[in-house]
Amino acid sequence: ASDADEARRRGESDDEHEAFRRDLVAGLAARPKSLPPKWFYDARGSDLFEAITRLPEYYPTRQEAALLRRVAPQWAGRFGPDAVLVELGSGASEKTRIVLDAAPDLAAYVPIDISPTALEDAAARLRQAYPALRVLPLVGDFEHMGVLPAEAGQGRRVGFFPGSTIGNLTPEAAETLLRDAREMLGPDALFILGVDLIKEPSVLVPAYDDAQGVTARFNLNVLARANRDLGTDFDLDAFAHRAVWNEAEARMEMHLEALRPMTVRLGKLVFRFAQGETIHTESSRKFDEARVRALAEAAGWRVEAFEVSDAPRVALALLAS
Ligand code: AVJ
Repeated sequence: ASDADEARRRGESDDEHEAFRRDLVAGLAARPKSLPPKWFYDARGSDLFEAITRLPEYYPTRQEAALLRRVAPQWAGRFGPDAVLVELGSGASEKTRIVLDAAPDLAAYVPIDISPTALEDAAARLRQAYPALRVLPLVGDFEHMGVLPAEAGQGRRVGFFPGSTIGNLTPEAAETLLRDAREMLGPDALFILGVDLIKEPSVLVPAYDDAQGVTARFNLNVLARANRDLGTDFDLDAFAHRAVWNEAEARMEMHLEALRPMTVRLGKLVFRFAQGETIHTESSRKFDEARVRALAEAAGWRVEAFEVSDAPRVALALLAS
């Protein structure tokens, strides 16, 4: 069977398969080598990420959920009738329930995610738990936002982008995303944005390099996915997971470091690695209130509220258009 047939069998579109190939070829040809983090999230990667959120060292998910429980009732009071909750990069939609419970008269929930499997599983679970809620999933890349389904109705749109996923984007891409979201959501929109805050490396680094090695498996999974989906011949034992705090850029970085000199093949293409050379697989930017305000305002939003959790501290901002 062709690559495209294989991709279809896995429920992946030809477009997605081609986009992964393009990103991999461009990323391995670049110096330093890099790969966009969105390719982590195949079915196995999404499962590994769920496991990360339960690790003792990975505080962001727990801290944000606790903070959301505290602020959601008050913020939901501003949604108004027939509001539509639009979640970007929804994944397993676990935090969504906190907002849904605080806003029982939402007209619809539109989860947008790149992983069709994660999206369908989450939609099925939510329909069961909230039978009165219209769940209208949208498979998509939040960097190329589409049009909201008409069935969502005309109520106020509330964007929801938790989990500090915005931290994976470059400053320019983050601003573009917030501007595109403002356009997609329409007039009088609200937007709930979750960010991780700058803190000591002694807390940050273990969150991205846990004792059980789950984050290492998550990082290496992107090479396993390339071998399986694209036919590369990465030797997974020859790469090591690295997590680094980049102080100047205020970001955690994940890399995959080649432990020996080697070549990796993709069809007729050959990519060379020096020993110690890395593929930069993720940046996770950390913020403070001033940085969030500057970013939101540059994209045309007003910051209506900025709430901070207990330590290890994360923040939620409520934006209004
Ligand atoms: C889901 C992108 C927010 O950057 O903290 C977790 C992904 N990477 N451990 C993050 C991730 C390594 C996570 N985001």
